[in-house]
Amino acid sequence: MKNGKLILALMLVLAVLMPVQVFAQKAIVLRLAETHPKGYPTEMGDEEFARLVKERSGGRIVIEVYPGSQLGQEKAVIEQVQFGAIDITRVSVSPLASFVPKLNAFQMPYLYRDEAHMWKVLNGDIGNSLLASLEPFGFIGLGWFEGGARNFYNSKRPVKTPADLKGLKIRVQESELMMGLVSAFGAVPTPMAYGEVYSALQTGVVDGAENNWASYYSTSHYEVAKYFTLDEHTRVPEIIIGSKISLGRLSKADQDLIKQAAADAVAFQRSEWAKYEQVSIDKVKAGGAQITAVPDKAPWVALMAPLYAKQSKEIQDFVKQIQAVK
Ligand code: GTR
Repeated sequence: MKNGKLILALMLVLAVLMPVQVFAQKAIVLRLAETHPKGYPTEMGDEEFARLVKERSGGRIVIEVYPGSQLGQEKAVIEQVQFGAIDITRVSVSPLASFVPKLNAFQMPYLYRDEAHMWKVLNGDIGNSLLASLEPFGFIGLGWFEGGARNFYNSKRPVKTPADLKGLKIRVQESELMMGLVSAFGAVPTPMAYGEVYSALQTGVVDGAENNWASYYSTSHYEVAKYFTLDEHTRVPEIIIGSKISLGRLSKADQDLIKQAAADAVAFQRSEWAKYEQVSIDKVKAGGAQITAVPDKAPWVALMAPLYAKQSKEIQDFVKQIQAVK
């Protein structure tokens, strides 16, 4: 009898402890959505970020990277992150700006002196405060990645001056500001998801698009739109965001670990970016792309004045702060 009671008591203790133990051993799995395919430099940055999180959490937190738009196109993914169905994503700032208007400042044309200026802004107070300002919109800002400079390309003709762009139908990201930018150059903007652009170029639904060297190459757009103009109209950073709903369930220490890992993956991503960009330039040239240089950006910059004037006071002040970073 005495033994029976003891066994019962032991069984009760085990029943109470078991689920806790099982739970404690189970990894926290977070899904990260990435538009680009495996091997693209943002995807490699995601992998490095995931590796650091796993290593530093002793395997407790696992980030699964889903490349190649498996979880959807950027706008839809951002919505899902907002309501917690996807935990993390790496996207361009452009589509995110439709959700967080202040980010429009980062899409303004000819904003930075060069890449170093952009990184000074992203790594400084402005970049950090912007990451922190995403929370009221349902996102936790984790970090920035390199996204190069964006340029126009089309299937119709070489574009040497903005006048050559006139009337061309140009695909843009799902971003109002990008529509305004393309219109200000005299072209006709068509917003469209990234995954649809190749066939839209091929079938003539659009005449051209705009992107960085890396995307121009990796999507094979150069095969169907060979006239590429190095106008470098924008330098839009890539951003990693988490869902406030799902990451909000983690402890502050785990959230900090994830943020730090994202920050520490940047150097790797930037160095992979530089390598991939050079390969892209060589490959598209070998593949028949015709590159037009823009030695004088002044007429391009001048056309953007009305776009700057149209922005809210908040964006205009913000732009001034960005430009003042030395
Ligand atoms: C790329 C960017 C993608 C996506 C794409 C686009 O440069 O890395 O996240 O925004 O541009 O044009 O849709």
